[in-house]
Amino acid sequence: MKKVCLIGLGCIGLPTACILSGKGFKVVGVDTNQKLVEELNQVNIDPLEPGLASLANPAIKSGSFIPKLSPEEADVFMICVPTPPTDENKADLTYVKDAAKSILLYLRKGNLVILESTVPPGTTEEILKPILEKSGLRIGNELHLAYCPERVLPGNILKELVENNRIIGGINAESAELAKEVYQSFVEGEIYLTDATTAEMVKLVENSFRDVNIAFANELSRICDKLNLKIWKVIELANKHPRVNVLKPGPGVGGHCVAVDPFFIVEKAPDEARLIKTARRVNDSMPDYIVEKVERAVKQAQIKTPVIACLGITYKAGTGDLRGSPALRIVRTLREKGYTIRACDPYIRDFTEFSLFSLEEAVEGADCLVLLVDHKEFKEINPHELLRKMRGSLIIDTRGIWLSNE
Ligand code: SAJ
Repeated sequence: MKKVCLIGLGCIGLPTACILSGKGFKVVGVDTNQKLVEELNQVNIDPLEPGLASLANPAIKSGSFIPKLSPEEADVFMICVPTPPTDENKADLTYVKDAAKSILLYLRKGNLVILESTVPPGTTEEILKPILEKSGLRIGNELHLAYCPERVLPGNILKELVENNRIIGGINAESAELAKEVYQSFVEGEIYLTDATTAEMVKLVENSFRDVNIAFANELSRICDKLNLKIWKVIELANKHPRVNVLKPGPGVGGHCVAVDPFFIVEKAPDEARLIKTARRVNDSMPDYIVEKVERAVKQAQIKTPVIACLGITYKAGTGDLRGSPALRIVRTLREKGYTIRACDPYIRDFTEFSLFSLEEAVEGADCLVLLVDHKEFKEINPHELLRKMRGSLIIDTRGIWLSNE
């Protein structure tokens, strides 16, 4: 039985720790967040991710997964810490560096270190390797090192961790092969081996591809608004072509991956990454564009003190995650502008910034309804029923859940 010391019990580290512990690894999970470690040890967690609590709690109870505040000796060290953007949209590698320093004392000959955090190309080679060299072990020979990016979709993490293909970039071929042995224990998809810097770039390319394609859809939606065309019909018909697949426009791109990772390419090649930069700008302009659209609509309808119902505040459907949420940004801006906003979201529990309403309360007597998140609970509603409860008749469906069939 191999022992894994996993650093960072966040949205990737925690499920990975649980899955590894279910595959016969002894897992020590380390996090600097004392409250989280205490809650985990009290078998008292209720993470946002569906299914995670029922996997984590028994693993901790059985002792196969031990949450702790500091690392210990192991065969494999996995680093799954955040790399948030700085104010200049560069990758803040502080947590990666700190994690690497924190394991130095515990590294032994023959160990394997795997980095999973999303990082700019070259980080494993140029930043992680020099830190790990301070252990006195020769990297690639006495200490193996690999980069293996996570690729899972929040809301579907447990399934995708197992089913998705994985890319493993080794600092040398032997490191990649050893990392493959670890992932093979639970990954049912294909595992592709490459070098560390290529694997780092691949991860960023995946999310940039999505961002650029969403930006194309968002730009089209603005063009169609201007030309008085129905965007959803245009996309539906264009997608009938066998080689066209336009993504969905919306109120912008949120979360902590697609809206952030493209900047890590820009950081490394600012002059070349022109399309990637533009896509970020297009997507980032969407919340303000929706605010303008709402303001224009209530003005045209000549409503003096409009009551605006906002459906959804999370960054995307099916999650209670608010990080980088364009919907929340829109609600905040409308509130700051002095509008009476009744926001509701079935996925949000503890929210203190402003009062949230039930769907019925939000809609009752509203002049304008702005659909911001395509939660399934909203999709199931017949918009005509909502209209009956409203005072006015304005509906702005930013996700096309009701208007897409028009
Ligand atoms: N969105 C649209 N239109 C679309 C698709 C998405 O407006 O057609 C918006 C969503 O509403 C959301 C944002 O984009 O605000 C991002 O959502 P998402 O579902 O595209 O992606 P994330 O951020 O939840 O997860 C992504 C995934 N990357 C890709 O699909 C290429 C996931 O596989 C990655 O593992 C994850 O980033 C990550 O951790 O990097």
